[in-house]
Amino acid sequence: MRVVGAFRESYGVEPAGVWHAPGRVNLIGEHTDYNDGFVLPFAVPWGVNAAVSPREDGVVRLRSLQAAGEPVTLERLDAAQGWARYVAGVFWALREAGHRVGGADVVIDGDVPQGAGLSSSAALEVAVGTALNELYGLGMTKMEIALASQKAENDFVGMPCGIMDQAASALGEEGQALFMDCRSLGTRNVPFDLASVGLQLLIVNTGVHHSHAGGEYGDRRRDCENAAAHLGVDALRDVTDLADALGRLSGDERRRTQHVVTENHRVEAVIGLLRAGKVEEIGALLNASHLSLRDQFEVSCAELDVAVESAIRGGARGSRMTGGGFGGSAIALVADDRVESVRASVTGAYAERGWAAPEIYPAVPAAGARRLA
Ligand code: GAF
Repeated sequence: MRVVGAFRESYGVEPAGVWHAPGRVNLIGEHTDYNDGFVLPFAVPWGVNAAVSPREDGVVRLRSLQAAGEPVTLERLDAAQGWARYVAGVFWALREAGHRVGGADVVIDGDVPQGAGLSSSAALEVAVGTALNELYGLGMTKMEIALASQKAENDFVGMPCGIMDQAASALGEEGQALFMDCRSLGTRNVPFDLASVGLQLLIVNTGVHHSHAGGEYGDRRRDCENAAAHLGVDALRDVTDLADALGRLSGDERRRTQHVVTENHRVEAVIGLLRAGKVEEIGALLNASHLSLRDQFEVSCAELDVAVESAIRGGARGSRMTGGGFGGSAIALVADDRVESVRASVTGAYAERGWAAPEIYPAVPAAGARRLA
């Protein structure tokens, strides 16, 4: 394994072990996690490998094969910069929670497609968290590792994400989507086998990431919290009478509420169809999710809209943006015999606008975080 060779080269010894955590794609349930709602992501076959050995002196040394240069030595966690903050944040979150976690020598190797919005940061956090849990005998559950990873991202890196990405990375299972109630943190595997019914889930990686994305995410979260406060509920999850709620709200809060409440319904509807073995019928719900994210939640962008519209024109059964938005990827549910026409349609639509061709590849649910060696 490449990461083992790099560890040996960097630190002169073998690592104590190698851990893997995957990125994720979200089938449906977007911007619902921080509203205590429902999500249905799955772990993808790409992720992060972390070769790790513990150190008794508390120092953390880090090297990433995706970043040039020598290992960074962190005598203090808050000295970490850039990608290293995600790793340092996990040490910080575990220590904050009272775990006795010393230092470590770490080498990271990742293959989550760049700019795809497939949660390479969650993969990095969860890979390191899973390694430290085992090396320091912390006895944490997968969900506890996901929560510590989320805390690292929220309170150390400063990105106010929900729990979906880290949970999918930690708990994903091959062939299964992960249904999660983000309030109770209860999860259930939902079989997601497209091959047996002649379908594929294509990821269309727009390759763009609009720079205002960070701030907009926090703004959406605030809109939702303000709307919940106006309605007198703990979270938008608790809205039971949408018509009444919409009548009491206006502007952004009204639009965000409409998205979140209807998106939770769509997740439940998709689960129902999957359980009934009617996966080919979820397309209309994917389309509706996209329109809601575009018009009510306002987190799409031209590249995502064109990907979705051209995928549908090319014969996709359904398509939507996936993840936080403002770039990243769209997904398209496509019958095997339509894959080439969907590719041609999307690539053509991008070419017409003078945009670089998006990468398009199928994804199937892969296993979540685990020890590799
Ligand atoms: C990002 C966040 F990290 C997730 O928690 C989730 O809110 C998602 O955007 C939108 O559904 O990936």
